[in-house]
Amino acid sequence: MVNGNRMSRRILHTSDLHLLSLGDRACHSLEALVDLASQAKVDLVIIAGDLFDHNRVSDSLVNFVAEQLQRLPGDVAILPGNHDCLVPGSVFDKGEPWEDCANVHIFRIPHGGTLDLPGLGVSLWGKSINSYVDNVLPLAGIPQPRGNGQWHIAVAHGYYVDTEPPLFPSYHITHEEITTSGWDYIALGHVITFRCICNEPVKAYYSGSPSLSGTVAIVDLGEETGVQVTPYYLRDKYMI
Ligand SMILES: [Mn+2]
Repeated sequence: MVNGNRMSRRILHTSDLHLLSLGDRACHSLEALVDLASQAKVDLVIIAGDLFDHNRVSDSLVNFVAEQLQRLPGDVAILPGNHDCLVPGSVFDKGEPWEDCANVHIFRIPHGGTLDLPGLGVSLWGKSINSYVDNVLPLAGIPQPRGNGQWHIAVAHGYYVDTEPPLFPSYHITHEEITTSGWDYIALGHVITFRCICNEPVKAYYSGSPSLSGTVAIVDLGEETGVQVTPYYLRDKYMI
């Protein structure tokens, strides 16, 4: 992998807003999160699944979300989770609101795919959940990073399992998948509290839900400093 001259970048990693209806608490969290991204000079926002609570939300809610995301100073990458999974007719199939957002990128490849943001120097990989019933393994089959001199960030929505048999029935993410991936950072979603899952050799964190536990994760990438992950409590303004 070609390293050594990558630009420093700041990412806001979030998940599990579970937006349900216009004006609800999650909507306020989204607005606060977009404000924070501007104040903290964030280059990229990653939403690691369950932005919406379900796929039958109103058009007015989707329009509100699209308007908020367009206020962001940079790009945003959205992974469909198990609540807003990528089935035909899903919330991400609504056409216009999403087509109007030039800065919004949605992972649409069910078996895993790469989103390159060359202007940012970031390569993203994610596997959207595409069924209400299938047991998707969110990190299974992740390729090794390409030697393209970019930051490599994976996005996965599921349960980290460290017991045998696993405590949870589906969407398993294993220690081995994380540690052998070789990626710079793995942005996890599905669990609503901030949590470090792995620090070495690969950093993998749950950001927590801004609407349910109040947290997001600020991820700073730098050649000198490495990957630094800081929890931020949305209610505590101006911490950064
Ligand atoms: Mn979920």
